[in-house]
Amino acid sequence: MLKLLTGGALAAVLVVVVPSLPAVADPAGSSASAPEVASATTAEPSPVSSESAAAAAGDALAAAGEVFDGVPASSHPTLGQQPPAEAEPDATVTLRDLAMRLPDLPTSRERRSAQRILQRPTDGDVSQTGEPKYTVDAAVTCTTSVCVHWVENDANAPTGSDGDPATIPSWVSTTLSTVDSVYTTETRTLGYRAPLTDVSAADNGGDGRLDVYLADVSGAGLFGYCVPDDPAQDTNRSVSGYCVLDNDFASAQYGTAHTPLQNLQVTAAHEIFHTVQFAYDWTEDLWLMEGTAAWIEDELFDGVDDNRRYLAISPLAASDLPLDFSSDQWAGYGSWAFWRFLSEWMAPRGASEDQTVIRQVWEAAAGSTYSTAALGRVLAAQGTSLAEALTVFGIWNRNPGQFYTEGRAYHATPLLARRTFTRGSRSLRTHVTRLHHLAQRFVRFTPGTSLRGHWRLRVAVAMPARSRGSHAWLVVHRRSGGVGAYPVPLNRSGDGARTVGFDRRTTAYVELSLVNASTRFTCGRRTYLTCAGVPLDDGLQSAFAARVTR
Ligand SMILES: [Ca+2]
Ligand SMILES: [Ca+2]
Ligand SMILES: [Ca+2]
Ligand SMILES: [Ca+2]
Ligand SMILES: [Zn+2]
Repeated sequence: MLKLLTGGALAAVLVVVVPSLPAVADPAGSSASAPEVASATTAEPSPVSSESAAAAAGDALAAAGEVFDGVPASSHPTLGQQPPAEAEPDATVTLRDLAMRLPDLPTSRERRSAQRILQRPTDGDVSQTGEPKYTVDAAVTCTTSVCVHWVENDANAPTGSDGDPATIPSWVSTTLSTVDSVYTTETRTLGYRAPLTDVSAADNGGDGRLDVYLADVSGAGLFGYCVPDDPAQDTNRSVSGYCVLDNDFASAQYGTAHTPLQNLQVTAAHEIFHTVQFAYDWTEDLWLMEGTAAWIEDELFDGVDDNRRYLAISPLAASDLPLDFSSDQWAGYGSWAFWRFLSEWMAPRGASEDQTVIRQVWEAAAGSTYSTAALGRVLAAQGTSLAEALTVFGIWNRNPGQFYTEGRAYHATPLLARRTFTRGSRSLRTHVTRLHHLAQRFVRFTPGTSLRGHWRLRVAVAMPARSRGSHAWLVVHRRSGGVGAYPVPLNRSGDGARTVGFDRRTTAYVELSLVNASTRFTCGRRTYLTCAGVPLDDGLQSAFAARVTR
């Protein structure tokens, strides 16, 4: 059973009542900046690029070359909004892309160069592009599941090194116990697939256990990364991998917002989960890989909350960007908020979250089924849909403090526009906005003080055809703190209207959610979106108008 909107509900449903919280006030800086509706049109969307295989492979090699230089890779097209500076490309995904596109590189020289970049720090001692290479034999220490490799003679020496490999440096022990605990929690407690054995890899680190190499990657602006082993051996998209983690997470290099141990913890949770993902589908869509890797940091180490910095590049910050959008500058980490939403929304009665739902999505995504198809299957099995989940996600994001367990720390999604109706101004003429796939926009209507007595609000919309993913909802925020969500019934061509009560004694405000829930793509076009595809329903025009009546 769903905690909030019931699955597939087409009648009005009460979302939630939280009497202990005041009727919702806007957090500072969110809707305060939304314009009184005047011109609600938005910028034209930029097209999503799709390249030839060789060009994409060349880009992947160039991007991998930049992973270790500490400078963000060259920019790719974004959809209308520049991300903040911390949206650096993810090293794991950049190296994954290189492994995926390596066979498309046109020359053998490029393919050899790519292979060397992807090799382990113990394979050769000459770095191609700054990737760590050990210059002496490494020492190793293991548990039953994982091994940690290190050297003590150079810049890669971990904290506690004394030059004698027979004594294990303190940071090596800390890393080993942290990684082992992460491995156990992710694969046994949470039940995910274990990383594939690497025993048949060209370099298996000694045996089939997962290998973690310590190296000073802070200079490259990295915390750590994992690399797929020998994807040529890929059967059913499942490969083993190895990981590199920083050798000390020194505060001088990473700042003091978190301790070295905290940085190790969240990095290990994130990166080891990438090797878990490699066991399901190492070629999976970037937003699913990065979003759930950032999500699991908070599942394992709830108090660190490092992933909150990615809310600035999340659907909470930009509901008009596609949920599955990622580029090498908008790394897809921010979609962790959706996975957090999903696990909280699916929580059984009395629990704060459903710890199995994300695993169900990964199980459905194993092999060739791609992210939104897998997610759609899991939601259908729960009696709901991606369209409904996206809508409720939007309602939560407008009022995160009311819905998410840690939502008081999240900024609400901005409004597109707002309008206060008065006795003298009772209608809003038709305005037009554009919606990308898996994105939405919000418009607020407030009853002014001069609207005394019984009034009603009628909102009409003209959206793209329903088959293109159009949905509209009126979300009534009551003075009691309750929230009711009412679908605007749309005909086949996407037109519809709905009237709700607008008595200011009981209604604080009403918000219109305009939703584009399309998951239609032409797949396999080497984009960063779902199924590496080109979306078929982006930038579509939606119109809305409203008036108050007695
Ligand atoms: Ca191994
Ligand atoms: Ca370091
Ligand atoms: Ca937390
Ligand atoms: Ca898949
Ligand atoms: Zn990652």
